[in-house]
Amino acid sequence: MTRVFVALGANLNDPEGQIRAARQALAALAVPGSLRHSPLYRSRPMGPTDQPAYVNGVSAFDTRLSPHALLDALQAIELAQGRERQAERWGPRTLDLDILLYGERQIEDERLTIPHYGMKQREFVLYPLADLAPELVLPCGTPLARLLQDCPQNGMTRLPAQ
Ligand code: 5RY
Ligand code: CA
Ligand code: CA
Ligand code: CA
Repeated sequence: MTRVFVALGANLNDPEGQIRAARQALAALAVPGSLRHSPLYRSRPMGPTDQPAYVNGVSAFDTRLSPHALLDALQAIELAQGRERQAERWGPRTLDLDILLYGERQIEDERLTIPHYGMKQREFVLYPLADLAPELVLPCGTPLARLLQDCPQNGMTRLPAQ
């Protein structure tokens, strides 16, 4: 059994509803009783900026799935929620699910990079991650709290709890 952290993002077709539906779908991948969710945030688009604001959050759970089985399951949830092949790199999407951390493992292959590439610089990952696990230390030895010191909130706002 391994503790994993998954980033959720959406900016099309009722983004907040997409995230809430995806959170429910994650329950099927989690050891019962282990699933936790961060508050949700509205964040400015990074990468291409000519797209709607994102809703972002992070969920944490224990799983018995291997990293690649977890990736397959997350991609199946993305497809079930209407994700389409993108015309533009980093364009808008109904749902994006990324594995941030898989226990202490560091993985680099054709399909997976764990810890997630870019997570150390993205406010919409670091803040919700810290809501769930403020004392977290990354596999590279860097405390999450140190990354947050160098990561302005960049206009990101917390959505009302629901
Ligand atoms: C940068 C480039 C591409 C950051 C940079 C991407 C999301 C990135 C997003 C999301 C928000 C993307 C990947 N420098 N912006 N942009 N939330 N995904 N706010 O989930 F993230 S495309
Ligand atoms: Ca564009
Ligand atoms: Ca992403
Ligand atoms: Ca992704």
